[in-house]
Amino acid sequence: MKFRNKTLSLNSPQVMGILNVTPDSFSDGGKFNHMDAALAQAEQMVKDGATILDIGGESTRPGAEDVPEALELQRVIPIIEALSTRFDVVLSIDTSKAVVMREAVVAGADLINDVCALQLEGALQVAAETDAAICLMHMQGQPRTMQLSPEYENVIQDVKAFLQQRMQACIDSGISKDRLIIDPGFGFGKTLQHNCDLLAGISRFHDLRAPVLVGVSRKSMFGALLGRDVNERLVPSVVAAVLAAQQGAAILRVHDVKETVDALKLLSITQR
Ligand code: 7PM
Repeated sequence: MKFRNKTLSLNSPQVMGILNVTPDSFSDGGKFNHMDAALAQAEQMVKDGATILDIGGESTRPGAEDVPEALELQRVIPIIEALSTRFDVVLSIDTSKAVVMREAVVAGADLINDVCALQLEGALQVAAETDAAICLMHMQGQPRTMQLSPEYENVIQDVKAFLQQRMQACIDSGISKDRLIIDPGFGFGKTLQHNCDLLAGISRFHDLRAPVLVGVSRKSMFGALLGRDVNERLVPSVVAAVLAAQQGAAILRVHDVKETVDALKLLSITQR
């Protein structure tokens, strides 16, 4: 798949490392708030085998407050500029704001990762004006309230229908279909049962004919299912990444790059 001037084969699953530059990131506790720390973390993730780095300056955690645009820009733009001169990996901007998308691509971002699937004001148009790849994620409701009472008729069918509709909106705006990646959005307006149904049903998303991205790393579904605190979710996160890859997921979005890359290497020996 092409990511602007970079190409990444999705014939084997790729690892996207999460580089969170927000001070209130739920599992990093703000340790990587500063530029040097972010660059050091990025360097380690690239060494460990990440081929995509996801840079987010907006916390999308359930109940989180909105980050003002100026603050989000101030957090992510210098980091993207620094990363694009230093590393040859695909750089992803995790944002829902049109202005941040545009500035991030100017700074060197190759992929727009939007948990709102380009539904916010101006996002679809700005994305269409860039040549970046786009990840469309499903969310039911708004970050502040999405976990209050998630409801679906059939979670797989409903999420697929939404993603298909957003893919069509992109195509209608002049975005080529080969720029699109889809993501069922684990934890975004889903109960434990919904998340489990989606994890068991990843292979059913392939009829949308787009690479599937899966983000389950350290998520609360493991807390609910296994009673594990966020610091105890490494093993379930890696196992779930393998289960997703086994069903054809193209990109795994993770905190723990080295462990996930090891696990996927093991999976690869059993393929074919
Ligand atoms: C608190 C709770 C903080 C959850 C952060 C999160 C996804 C994403 C996020 C995903 C895509 C996290 C999430 N999750 N983008 N951004 N897919 N495409 O666990 O699943 O990092 S934020």
